[in-house]
Amino acid sequence: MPTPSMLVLIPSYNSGRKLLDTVREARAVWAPVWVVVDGSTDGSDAPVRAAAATDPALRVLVVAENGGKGGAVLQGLRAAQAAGFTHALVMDADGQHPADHIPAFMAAAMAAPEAMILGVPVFGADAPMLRVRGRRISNWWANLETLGAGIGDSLFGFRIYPIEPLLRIMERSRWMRRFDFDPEAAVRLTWAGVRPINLPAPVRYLRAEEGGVSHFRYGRDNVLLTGMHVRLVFGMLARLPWLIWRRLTAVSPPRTPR
Ligand SMILES: Nc1nc2c(ncn2[C@@H]2O[C@H](COP(=O)(O)OP(=O)(O)OP(=O)(O)O)[C@@H](O)[C@H]2O)c(=O)[nH]1
Ligand SMILES: [Mg+2]
Repeated sequence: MPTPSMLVLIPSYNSGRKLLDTVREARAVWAPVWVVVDGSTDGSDAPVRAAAATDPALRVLVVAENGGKGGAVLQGLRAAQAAGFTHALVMDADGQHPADHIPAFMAAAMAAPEAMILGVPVFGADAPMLRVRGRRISNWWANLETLGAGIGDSLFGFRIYPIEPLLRIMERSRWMRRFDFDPEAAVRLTWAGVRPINLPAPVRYLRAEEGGVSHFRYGRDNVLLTGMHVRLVFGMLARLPWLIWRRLTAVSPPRTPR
């Protein structure tokens, strides 16, 4: 593996005023920081673009039409790989993720560049119970689909991915473009032999008055996530002998048959 070279990647769709704060907090602890503005129409990208004009470590990529979180991450990863980066720390644009944990996550990836670093959310009193409980279902499925390979949280988007294996997976799939990105990326990378390392990270749920924005729609996105888990269960069944063999022997060959 080449010497790790890491950036922070922030996909953003109508993130409101928290976007600039998030970018500033990330830039205070890391360079470079790239923002992928995904067809935003709320003007939240304007101050970030202005900041990028005077900060060479801040780059704004603009996608004209909204394509979803995973789609925006994909655009960012392609550009990052072309620029020579090996790892991307992906984080939300809406102030929910702890920018002050970026250095510790980067250090973990530096120490284990073959792995992915998965944030495990530490919820405060502000977390909606429906969200806290609901994710247990997705986590249960993700652990079934990987035969308990150790994905601590399937949904949390504060993570470091090794770019090359993730791009290889995403380029051959038409899925993983919206909110199905995070769980499917973790499961498919595990299938590909990328070891998950779980690190706790606090998550905040901001009220609208504090600038909190959410694009998650319970009906629409739970249908998307259910379809994704059906897809992944079939994928798991197709790989079952291989996954069992790997589990029993604890050997991690570099690539799985697909
Ligand atoms: N690029 C892009 N990013 C998106 C899109 N929808 C959401 N995002 C980003 O993905 C991240 C997470 O989206 P949220 O809507 O906050 O979803 P969430 O954090 O899973 O759900 P909440 O806990 O309800 O906030 C944020 O950085 C959003 O800006 C989209 O269509 N395109
Ligand atoms: Mg959010």
